Amino acid sequence: PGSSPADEISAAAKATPGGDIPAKFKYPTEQNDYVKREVLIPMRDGTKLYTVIVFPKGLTNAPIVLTRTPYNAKKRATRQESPHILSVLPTADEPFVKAGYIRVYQDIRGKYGSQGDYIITRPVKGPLNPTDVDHVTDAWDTIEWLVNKANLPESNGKVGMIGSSYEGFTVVMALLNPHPALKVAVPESPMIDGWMGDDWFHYGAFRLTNIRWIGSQTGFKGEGKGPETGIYDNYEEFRRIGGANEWAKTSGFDKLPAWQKMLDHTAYDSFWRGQALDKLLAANPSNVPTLWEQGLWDQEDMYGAIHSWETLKARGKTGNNFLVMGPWRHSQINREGRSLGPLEWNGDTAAQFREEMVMPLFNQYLKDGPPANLPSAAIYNTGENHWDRFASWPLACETGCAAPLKPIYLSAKGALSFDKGAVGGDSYVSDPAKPVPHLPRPVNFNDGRWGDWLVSDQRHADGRADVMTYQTDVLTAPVRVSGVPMADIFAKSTGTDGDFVVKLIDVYPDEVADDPKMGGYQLAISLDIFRGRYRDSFEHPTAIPANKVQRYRFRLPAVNHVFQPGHRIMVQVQSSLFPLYDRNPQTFVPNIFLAKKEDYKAATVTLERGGDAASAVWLPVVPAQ
Ligand code: PG9
Repeated sequence: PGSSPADEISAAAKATPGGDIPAKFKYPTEQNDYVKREVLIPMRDGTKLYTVIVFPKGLTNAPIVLTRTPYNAKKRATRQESPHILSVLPTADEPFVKAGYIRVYQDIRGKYGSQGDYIITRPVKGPLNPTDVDHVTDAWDTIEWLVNKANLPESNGKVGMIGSSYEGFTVVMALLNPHPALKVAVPESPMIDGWMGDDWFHYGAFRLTNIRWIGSQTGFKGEGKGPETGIYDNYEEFRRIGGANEWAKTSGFDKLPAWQKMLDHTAYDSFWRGQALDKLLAANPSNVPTLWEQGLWDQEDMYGAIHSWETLKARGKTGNNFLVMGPWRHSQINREGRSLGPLEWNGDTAAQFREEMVMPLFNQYLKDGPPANLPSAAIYNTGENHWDRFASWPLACETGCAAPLKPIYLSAKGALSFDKGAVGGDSYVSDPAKPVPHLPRPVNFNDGRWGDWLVSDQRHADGRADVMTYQTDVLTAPVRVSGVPMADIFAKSTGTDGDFVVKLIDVYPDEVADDPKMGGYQLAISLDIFRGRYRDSFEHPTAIPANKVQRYRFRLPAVNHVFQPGHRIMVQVQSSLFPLYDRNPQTFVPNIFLAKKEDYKAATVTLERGGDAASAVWLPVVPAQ
C-alpha cells in the first residue's frame, strides 16, 4: 500500500540528452498591456541605431515622445519586467502613457546597442566634427523613420522630444535643424556649455566630481565604471595626487581620447566656444515650441537651460520659448519633488511640472489639445514655497528690467549692508594644502550627498579662517529677490592665480520651533566659483599681478526667493571648493591640469571694502508682494 507506480517514470523526468534548458525559451507576452519593439534605425551614413518603442496595446494615431540617450535605451525603457506598461516605463513617463503616447528611447551612435563611433557630446558637423553626421542629423533621420507609417503605423506623424542632462543635450541638438515633424521640445537641465557652467568647468574651474564619468562613459561601449583608487575620501585622494592630469594618468586616462580633449582645452577656446549650444541656437533660432527646465539647485547643469532661454528670447522667440525652474537637484524632475535635503515643498513639484506644464504643452502641439497657457517663466518661489508665473522675467537686472540690481556690500566686522561702508579689507590665507571642502569630510562622491549638496548647511565652512563671512542684521521685513545676482569682488593676492567662490546664503532664525534642525541653518540659494586667471579673458588666461587689486565679476545662478523676517542675508567668500573643483595652485602656470606639487602655494587674499573697490553681490531686489 502507498507505493506509486515507480517503474513508470515519465519521459520528461529523465535526464535526457539536451538537458532542461531549451534552445529557445521566452515567457509569454500575450498578457502584456503593451507592445514593445526593438528596432535598428538606419542613419544617412548606414549606421544603425538601436531603438526601443513602447506603447499601450491597441493604440492608433498616437503621437511619439522621443529620448536619445547615451545611458542604455534598453534599460531606460525597462524600469522592471512586468505585463503592465506603467511598471515597465520610468515614473516620469506615466502621464505620457495615460495620455496615449508612443514612447521611444534610442541609444546614440556608438553606445550600447547602436552602431557607429561614440564621441563625447559630439559637436555639430564642422571644424570640430569633420564627419557627415552629428546629433542634428541623427535626430532628423530617426524622426524621418519614426513618422513613416510603413515603420510605425500606430503614429500620428507628430514627435516631441524630452530628456535631461545628456539626454537634454540631444534634444537641443535636434532643434538646430528640426525635422518638420518635431512639434515640441523639452530640454531638461541640458548640457549646453561645458566650460562656462555645465558639467566640466564653471568659469574655468574644473569639476573633479565628473572626472570618473569620462572613464565610465568613454572607456566602454556598454555599461562602464570609473577607476578605483582605493581611497574612500576623495578629498584626500585628489589632494595627495596633485594636478588633475596626474590623477588621470594613474587612472589610465592617457589612453582615452576624451581626456586628451579636456587636457588640451582648459581655456574657453574655439573647442568650447564652437560647441556651446546657446551660441549655436543664437545662429539657428528654432520655431519649435520649447520648454527649458532647470533645477534651482542643479548640481550638474545649472547653466544651460536659462542661458538658452535667454538667448532665444533675445532673438525674439517669446510665444514659443518657456522657462521652468523648480526647487530641484539635477534631473529630479524625473522623480519625486516633494523635498530636497531638509527642505520640504508644497506637494510633489516634479509631478506638477510633468502633469501641469509638460503634458499640456505636448497635448497642445501633438494632439491638437487646448492651449497650454504656459507663462514665459514659471519659477518656484523658494522662500514662500509656491510657484510664481511670470509673463516677463527677470524682475530686476542690470538693464531693461522693471528694477535695477541693488548691491549688498561686504562691510567691516563681518557685516553685510545695502549701504557702502568705509574703505578697508579682510585678509585670509588660502592654502592649497588645506582647501575648503564642499561638504564636511570625508567626502566620497558616492556617499549619497552629491544630489543635494547645494542645499547643505554652510555652517561647516562658516568660521574657518579661510572663509570670509558677512551677514546682515536680523531682517525685520521680507527681502524679495527675483533674477540673476552678480558677484562683484575686488581683491588682491600674494599669489599669481586664484579662485573665488561666492555664496549667497539665507540664514534661518536661531530657533525654528516647527522644524528644530533648521535653527540657524545656512542655506545657499546661489553660489558659484570663478577662476581668477580668466578675469579679463576667458580665452587667454593671464597671471594675476601679485598684491594688486583686481576685479572679479561673475554671474551667479538665478534666484526667486524671499528672505523672511527673522532671517539674515549672508555672503561667504572663499578661494577653494574641493574636491568638487580642482585646486588652483595659486601660482600661475600655463595649464592647471599639469601643475606640479611645488606650484601649489598658500596665498594671502584680501577682499576690498568700500570706496572704488567695494566688493558686493548685486541682488535682483524687488518689492515684496
Ligand atoms: N550631467 C551629466 C553629463 C551630461 C553631459 C556630459 C557629461 C555629463 C548627465 O547627467 O548626463
